Amino acid sequence: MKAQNGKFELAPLPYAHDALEPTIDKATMEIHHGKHHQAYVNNLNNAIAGTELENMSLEEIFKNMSQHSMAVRNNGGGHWNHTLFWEIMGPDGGGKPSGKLLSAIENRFGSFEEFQEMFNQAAITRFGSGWAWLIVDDGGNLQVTSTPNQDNPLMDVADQKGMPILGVDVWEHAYYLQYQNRRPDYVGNFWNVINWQEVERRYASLAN
Ligand code: MN3
Repeated sequence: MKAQNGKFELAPLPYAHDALEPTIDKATMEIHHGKHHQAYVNNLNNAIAGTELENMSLEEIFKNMSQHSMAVRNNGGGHWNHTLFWEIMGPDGGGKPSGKLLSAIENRFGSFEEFQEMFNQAAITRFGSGWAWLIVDDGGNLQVTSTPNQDNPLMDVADQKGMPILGVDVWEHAYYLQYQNRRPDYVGNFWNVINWQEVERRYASLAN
């Protein structure tokens, strides 16, 4: 993901704001995409303005994240993470993955249900704000992990590194209007809106 003429832009939501109801309500989606994500984009553009980072992709910046400012880390992560988040959800979501991704999940975690349990635990136990992820590590193996704040597993500061193919935002702004403090309910319902075709597409793009 790269800036055009020094500016990152917020892409439109790939579906209507109410398309994920009843799992995620319209007001949350409007504020989350239009206000929170837009703010990450604006603050990222301000942070990179006039620097060499204007010409680098976020993925390149993340590799040396520890050498850059907290503004770039928080807002660059915020832009990348939310862009993935909107795309891996959809109004026709839910169910299970198929094909190679399902096989890989079953081989790695024992079953799809055991993977769900592990992912739910990562999301529920992330203290404060952050994300839970399904990633493909450098060895091509699936891993479940989580990161604080707007960090992600592409960053050199991450405990466990890899390319995210699925992620859930567990910041309170992602669920508080509808679920208040019930993060486990939000995480449990998140499975109903996962666009597995998109997750499978991302997984296939990493296969060597
Ligand atoms: Mn968010």
